[in-house]
Amino acid sequence: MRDYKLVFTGPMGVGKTTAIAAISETAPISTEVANADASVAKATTTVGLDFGQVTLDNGDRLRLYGTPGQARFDFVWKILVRDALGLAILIDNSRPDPLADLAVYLDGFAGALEKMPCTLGVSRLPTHPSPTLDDYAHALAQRGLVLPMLAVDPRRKDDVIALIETLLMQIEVLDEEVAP
Ligand SMILES: Nc1nc2c(ncn2[C@@H]2O[C@H](COP(=O)(O)OP(=O)(O)OP(=O)(O)O)[C@@H](O)[C@H]2O)c(=O)[nH]1
Ligand SMILES: [Mg+2]
Repeated sequence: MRDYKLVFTGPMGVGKTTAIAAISETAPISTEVANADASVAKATTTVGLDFGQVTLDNGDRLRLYGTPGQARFDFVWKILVRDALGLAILIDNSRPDPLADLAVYLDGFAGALEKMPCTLGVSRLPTHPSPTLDDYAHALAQRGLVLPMLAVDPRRKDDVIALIETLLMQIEVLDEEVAP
């Protein structure tokens, strides 16, 4: 039985807390406080972490951590990602400048990106089709990065599972490279 620690990050309101609550089989742990940031219309925001757990069919266990979105908590980002095996960056396409948001998290998690697989999930694409996934691929390529990318609705369990599966697949490939 294996234990995988995965981290979800991304801007405020993208749905990190929502995604973990959508798939956790135990009551998710969250650290929400009233949201004082008027630029994002929601009642609460994460100030510590989210935590949820999922058991896979083969008995492997996933431990899922969500970061706070706000960059003033970037010290928490570093703590949460420390011994993770994979990172999911979620970007909200309805925000004013999603590619700038992506840059914030690529910079904030630059160290982690060198060490662990990462997947990019883009939410609200159906209602906000620009930037396209091609635009994201281009922005990543400018930094020499190639990441799996998919459209996600964090409220949908199947979408969150698809996101996690792309991480698990990459982790397996790395394992095989280390121990052929
Ligand atoms: N309509 C719509 N709502 C969405 C979609 N994705 C997320 N949401 C909503 O957006 C909100 C996201 O809130 P949270 O899950 O608290 O976001 P978060 O990323 O944890 O935010 P912080 O902790 O503040 O950084 C929830 O109310 C979701 O229901 C989407 O694709 N469409
Ligand atoms: Mg949250």
